[in-house]
Amino acid sequence: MASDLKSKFLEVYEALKSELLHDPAFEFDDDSRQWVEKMLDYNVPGGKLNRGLSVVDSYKLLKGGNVTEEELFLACALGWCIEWFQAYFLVLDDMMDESHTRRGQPCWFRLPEVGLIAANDAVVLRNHIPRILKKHFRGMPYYVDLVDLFNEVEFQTASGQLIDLITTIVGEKDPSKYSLSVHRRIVQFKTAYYSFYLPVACALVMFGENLDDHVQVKEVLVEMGNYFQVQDDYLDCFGAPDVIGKIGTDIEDFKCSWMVVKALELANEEQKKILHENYGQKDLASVAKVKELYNTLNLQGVFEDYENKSYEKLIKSIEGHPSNAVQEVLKSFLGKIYKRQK
Ligand code: GPP
Ligand code: MG
Ligand code: MG
Ligand code: MG
Repeated sequence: MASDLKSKFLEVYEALKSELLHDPAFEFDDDSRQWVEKMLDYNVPGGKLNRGLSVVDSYKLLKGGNVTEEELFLACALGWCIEWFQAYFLVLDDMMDESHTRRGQPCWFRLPEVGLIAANDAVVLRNHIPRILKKHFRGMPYYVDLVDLFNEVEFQTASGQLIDLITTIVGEKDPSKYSLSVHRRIVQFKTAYYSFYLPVACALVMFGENLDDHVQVKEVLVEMGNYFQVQDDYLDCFGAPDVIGKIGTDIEDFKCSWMVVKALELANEEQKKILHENYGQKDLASVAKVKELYNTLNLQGVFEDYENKSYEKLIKSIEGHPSNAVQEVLKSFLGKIYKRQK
């Protein structure tokens, strides 16, 4: 059943790609068409597809079963708009974070023939979204709301990314400026809105709901996004690169990661000195010292504890929601990420 949905979802990818490659507004020559096709196949469909599939899942749950073929196609198309959004962010994020691999292959900008062309490819990816929306949703009463939703969420994400990046350069390279509240602010904006709120918001809009009536749903999803990024920060350090498909860079990049925030909370003066001297250094020996300290402080255990508590808290807030269908939507999304290894 789940794999049926995934194959349907992937079929829709092929259809959308083909439309974009035959865009009436631009006549591709063979080279440019091949470039775009390769760029899309490399960056758009190769992830877990949680965000995109959640739109379809959520829409089905809201509808209570009776989804027409046309509605299924539209929910998939909206899901793909989020996957395109994600591809756009990741191409740029990997350049900014100087990452090496993503989804088990070199980051797009690392390919010798791509390099800084990746920046323009990201712009192309972003511009595909309104083209998909225009082609398939222009006649819908909620068209403007969809376009506005993507714009708002893009602004939030870029603002979060801004704080993520500038906190690493402002002032002295002193990790003690990092705290849980700085972390929360970054994560809410750079990850939670586009990864958690957006998929459910898309489904609600398509179902005819007014998003202003769903403030509580938004709060739970932002909380889920926070939990998801804590997992991402943990996996950056302790995940297996061949499972998560990427090699961590947070320590080298001096990121305000949940790991360093927790380490600072638990460290004594001597251990803080180790962090101060080694956090944000690019050499392997410094990175190893930071990881050793994380082990000494038992951050793996601290994380497990956090994970269990977050899950319980999230389930409690979800169960406080008056609508059963909405509860199902939120529980289904949480189930996709709880105790994830990748
Ligand atoms: C994830 O942070 C955040 C993003 C992908 C948002 C990027 C936003 C832009 C406007 C470019 P991360 O760097 O921890 O993700 P990862 O670990 O996957 O590199
Ligand atoms: Mg990154
Ligand atoms: Mg980043
Ligand atoms: Mg990360």
